[in-house]
Amino acid sequence: MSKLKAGKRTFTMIKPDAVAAGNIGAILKDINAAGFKIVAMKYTKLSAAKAGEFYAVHKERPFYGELVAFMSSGPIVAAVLEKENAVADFRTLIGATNPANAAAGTLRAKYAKSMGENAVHGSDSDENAAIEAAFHFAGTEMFA
Ligand code: FUP
Repeated sequence: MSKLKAGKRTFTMIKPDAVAAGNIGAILKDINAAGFKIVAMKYTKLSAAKAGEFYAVHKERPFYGELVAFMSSGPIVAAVLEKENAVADFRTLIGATNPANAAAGTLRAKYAKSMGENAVHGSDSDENAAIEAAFHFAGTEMFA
């Protein structure tokens, strides 16, 4: 049986800009305060090859090269989060891709620098949450 329960889990990364700015603790505190439980977490760094694989869906986009360079530029925190309606609720918590458009109080409004360096990733569907969680974690590294 899959360790990923549909509808209850999402995948996040605290991106290199937010890690470098010293915001890991503040972001995790906000995530917990919004009702998400951490079921897997690691402090790690993506190689350019791994970042390219993670964002392969954007391969043809003009920002792909910059995105891959940025996401492999420094350490990140990868985590799997659990909550009812996890994917949609976490997208609401992080706010719009471009922090200039992110609602007040959202993680990107509070911590992101720019569209490219936008502090936090959040999966956009249950299917991608499962794929992205499996990209970073073995089933034995997730604890309900
Ligand atoms: P989001 O789902 O909000 O993370 O946004 P996307 O999946 O559309 O984009 C993934 C990442 O690509 C963003 F976090 C930042 C980067 N990006 C750009 O740098 N420029 C763009 O125009 C769109 C996205």
